[in-house]
Amino acid sequence: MPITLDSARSIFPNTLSADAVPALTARFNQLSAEDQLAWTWFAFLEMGKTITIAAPGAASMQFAEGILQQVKTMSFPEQTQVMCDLANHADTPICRTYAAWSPNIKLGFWYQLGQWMEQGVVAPIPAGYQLSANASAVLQSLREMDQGQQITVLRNSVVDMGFDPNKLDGSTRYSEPVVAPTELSQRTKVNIEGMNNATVLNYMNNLNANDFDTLITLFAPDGALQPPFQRPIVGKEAIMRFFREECQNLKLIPERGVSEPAEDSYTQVKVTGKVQTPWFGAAVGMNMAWRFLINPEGKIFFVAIDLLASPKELLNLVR
Ligand code: 45D
Repeated sequence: MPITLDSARSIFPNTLSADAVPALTARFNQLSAEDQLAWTWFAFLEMGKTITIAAPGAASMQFAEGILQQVKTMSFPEQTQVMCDLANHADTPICRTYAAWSPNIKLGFWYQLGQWMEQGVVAPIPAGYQLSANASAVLQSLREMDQGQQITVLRNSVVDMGFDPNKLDGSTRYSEPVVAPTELSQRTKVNIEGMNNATVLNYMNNLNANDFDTLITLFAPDGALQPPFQRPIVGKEAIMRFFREECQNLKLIPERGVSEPAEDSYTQVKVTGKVQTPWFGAAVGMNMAWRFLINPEGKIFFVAIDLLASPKELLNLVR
């Protein structure tokens, strides 16, 4: 059977990903807008006790600046309305602008609102707000997850807010400026126990160096990359855009892996380890797996990135 994108997606089928994340995100999305905002606030306060979130750089926030200033000058009821509109995916100018932002700009926007809510500049969640029984149960489930899963749920809730981006004309997108790749002399090299596939090592090292121009050359023209809980992104152009918009300043810390021959002279590789996001740095290490299918020319035909169900999965390298 020839290798296809579909067959590639099911390599290393017994990799257990964190299904609890999409399940919890679906439950969150059923809550009322008021409950969603209060829920996120409580989740954020609780997490803030153990981990600190990094303020985004000033340059990254230029696109959100206009709307942030607009919100700042509004009355409390108007501010609350804007936040509810975002949770309700309403069709308003602010919700449309929000929809065109990259995930990091959306996160930075809420980070600033959260600061202002704390300072009393933006309408806070009403004192004594009682979460619905449902929302409390969803919050309890969040508490039971590991931190990597918790921050993924929070990220999902922020990314999903605003007007439906599929209803916007796709040409308007705003993301942070792309940083320069790390100087060659400053780069670090990963070391993966049990695996020395050059393509995989180059993938990790170039992503860690924000060297997307070199990174993209590792992919086959029809190659695909499947981020956690998403459909595969297919083709070099789309993958490159994703790297520039969503993959800056990640830290990949692969630990171990296996490489084995697959059909049609392809090679399949599974690597497990940690990933850190610039938002939380070393404070949160997400347990991840990479499942690569590499073509006979040594190019990446497919790579899936999975958030793992538990730390135990870091040791699961069997087919
Ligand atoms: O509603 O190999 C308030 C790829 C209350 C690339 C609030 C990858 C009201 C290839 C608190 C104000 C990218 C796939 C809201 C690897 C309210 C590759 C604010 C993986 C919303 C490895 C809430 C990368 C706030 C990965 C401010 C897995 C919430 C990256 C902020 C994962 C939440 C990154 C933040 C993650 C969450 C980042 C900052 C999960 C950040 C999460």
